[in-house]
Amino acid sequence: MKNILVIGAAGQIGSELVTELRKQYGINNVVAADINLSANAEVLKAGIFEEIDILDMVKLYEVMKKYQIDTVFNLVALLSAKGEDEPFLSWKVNVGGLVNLLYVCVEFKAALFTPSSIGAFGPGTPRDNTPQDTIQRPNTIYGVTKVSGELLCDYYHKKFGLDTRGLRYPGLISSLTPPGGGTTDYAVHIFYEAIEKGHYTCFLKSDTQMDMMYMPDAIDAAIQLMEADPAKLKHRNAFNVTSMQFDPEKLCLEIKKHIPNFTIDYNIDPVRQAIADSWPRSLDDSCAREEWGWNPKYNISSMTEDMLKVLRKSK
Ligand code: NAD
Ligand code: AKB
Repeated sequence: MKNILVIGAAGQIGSELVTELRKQYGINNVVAADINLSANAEVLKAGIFEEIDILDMVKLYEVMKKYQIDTVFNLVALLSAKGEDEPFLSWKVNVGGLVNLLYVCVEFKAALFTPSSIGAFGPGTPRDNTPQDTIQRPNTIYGVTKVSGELLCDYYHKKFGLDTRGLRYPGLISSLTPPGGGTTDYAVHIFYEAIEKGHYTCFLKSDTQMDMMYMPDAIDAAIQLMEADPAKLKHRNAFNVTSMQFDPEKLCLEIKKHIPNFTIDYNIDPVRQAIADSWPRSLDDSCAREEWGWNPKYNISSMTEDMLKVLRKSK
């Protein structure tokens, strides 16, 4: 990776990925792009920033050419809960945007990273130790766009030799940028409310277990996968990755170790509960471990300790 474009750079992942890429590959070798600079303007404008709508193919082409981009991280998407509010826009942005990027990446022979999600699975998928290759019949528009994206990326690899790679991320927990409207967002909100109010009202049931990951591991995984030896990759789009599994009750008990008076209650959102109930309880990520050495650093205890430390410092 020499000249990198991160599109969707103002979001939860992008805002942290851009900083890490600039550290590792040089400030002048990473172009941050987003349709919206309201969030994280300071971080993103510390280096090169371009305002781009992923649906604007002409602008995408111009930016690829101007900076001689050889690697693209595509972080643009409407997440699961937002997608259910706006299914038409979700398809247009998640799939239409990806199709545009696939086209320009073929033109410029650039590698393309596009995250998938645990949302690419559905109610017919085995929910425990979900295999890498299994049934994918999601019943959300987000999931439909994620499976379509995985298939499109594999197709472009086979048909045009494009270097497409992806990860099926679980719920991501981070402290710099709030999550963008997903089902796993409770696992971030809970930390803010624990510090500010000592109490959190959760929109999922207490025993709703899902896979989760702390952002430093998510960033490492993306970079490590894009640096991996292609000869060792039997899969491409997209690898199961996980680092911890918990439900709201278990996370509450973990937070209580640091804030003993912390309390939780529940006011269930039926839409997000139904989405969570259709997703895996735990992923099997052995293919990622075998094919490119995936090995996360954080578990629920070390993540909780770090989240509380960082958020308290930023208050
Ligand atoms: P996010 O919602 O925080 O950020 C998305 C960014 O895309 C925003 O900054 C938004 O302004 C930008 N954007 C939206 N429409 C655009 C357009 N038309 N043109 C250009 N930019 C546009 O999302 P995120 O959480 O950072 O997720 C990034 C990727 O990772 C997505 O593909 C998502 O599905 C995937 N993922 C995220 C999680 C998670 O927990 N955050 C988990 C699994 C997969
Ligand atoms: C969401 O909840 O939509 C995302 C995801 C797991 O893809 N966090």
